[in-house]
Amino acid sequence: MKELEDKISGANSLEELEKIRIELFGKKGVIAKKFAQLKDVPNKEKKAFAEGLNKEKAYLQKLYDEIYETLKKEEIERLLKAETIDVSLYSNLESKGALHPVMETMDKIIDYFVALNFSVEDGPKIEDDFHNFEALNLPKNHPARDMQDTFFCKDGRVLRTHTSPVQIRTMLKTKPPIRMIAPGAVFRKDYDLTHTPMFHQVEGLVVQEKGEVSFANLKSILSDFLHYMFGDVEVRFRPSFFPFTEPSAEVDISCIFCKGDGCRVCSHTGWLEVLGCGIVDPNVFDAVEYKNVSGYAFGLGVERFAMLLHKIPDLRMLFEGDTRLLEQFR
Ligand code: 2U9
Repeated sequence: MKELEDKISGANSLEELEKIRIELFGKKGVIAKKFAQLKDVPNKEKKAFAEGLNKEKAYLQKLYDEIYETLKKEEIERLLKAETIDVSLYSNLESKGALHPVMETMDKIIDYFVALNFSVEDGPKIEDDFHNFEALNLPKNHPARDMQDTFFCKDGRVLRTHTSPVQIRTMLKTKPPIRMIAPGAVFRKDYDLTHTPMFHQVEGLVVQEKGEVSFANLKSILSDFLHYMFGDVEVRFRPSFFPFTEPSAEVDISCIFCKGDGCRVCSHTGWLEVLGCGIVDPNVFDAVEYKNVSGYAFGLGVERFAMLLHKIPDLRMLFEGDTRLLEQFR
């Protein structure tokens, strides 16, 4: 008995204790063997023998349970200690975040115009018909409204299709002169290699006394801006049409990939279209009741700039959140 007690008490680990458990309490264990002797005990002694054995077994079982609990506690403490994380410890596995390439590009664009004393204005992304269309010389049933692929809300409002309503709101709340940019998200029902239903624009507007701004001013500031963004490129202005500007132009830079020789990116034209601009249509000033002013405006898609600057082939990559793309911008 003493020997068995010492065996259990002397166990140093749960593993050792388990071996002892099988040795003592198992089917072929010491206790089972003792019970097997019962058949050879004379009948009148059987009862006392069995009682003694049962007592001994119960005592050993209790001792076993106690030792088991103690060893289990020790084991848990050991594991906890081994798995403890020192959060103050330096790790060279840390991964740094970074600005998304679209936001980085947007910041670069904003920096340029802020340095030229443009204010940065903001407005709602859900707009009413007046601010998104009507005031911008896009009357109801005008075919140019179809170009916008508008998302409509049930109440007749729209997700803004451009940031131009911000210029309308700014003019409605401030007197001229105006010198502003409106950066932000816009929404159009379109999805392919070069279109996503949400993208970002930066639009600009300058309004001064009539005769104080000219197309030459517009050409000068946009040429300088494009050199700031793309370095040593050629810039050309092509006549175009927008409902809110007249005259209007689209602005191209010589292809930054083939230097104008012609490649897949520029569709073998040697040129990349990057901006739209023009002299603000008088109907727009009528809508905000601005009198005796003239102005110029421009607009650009930020994703297109980011794609050109970083040679990203598919616009949709910018919105998939794939870390293999994002890791390259740390
Ligand atoms: C007011 C008056 C005039 C903003 C302008 C463009 C030309 C233009 C496109 C560039 C690429 C949109 O993101 S894009 O698809 N924009 O070409 N935007 S003039 O003209 C305005 C805006 C507001 C009050």
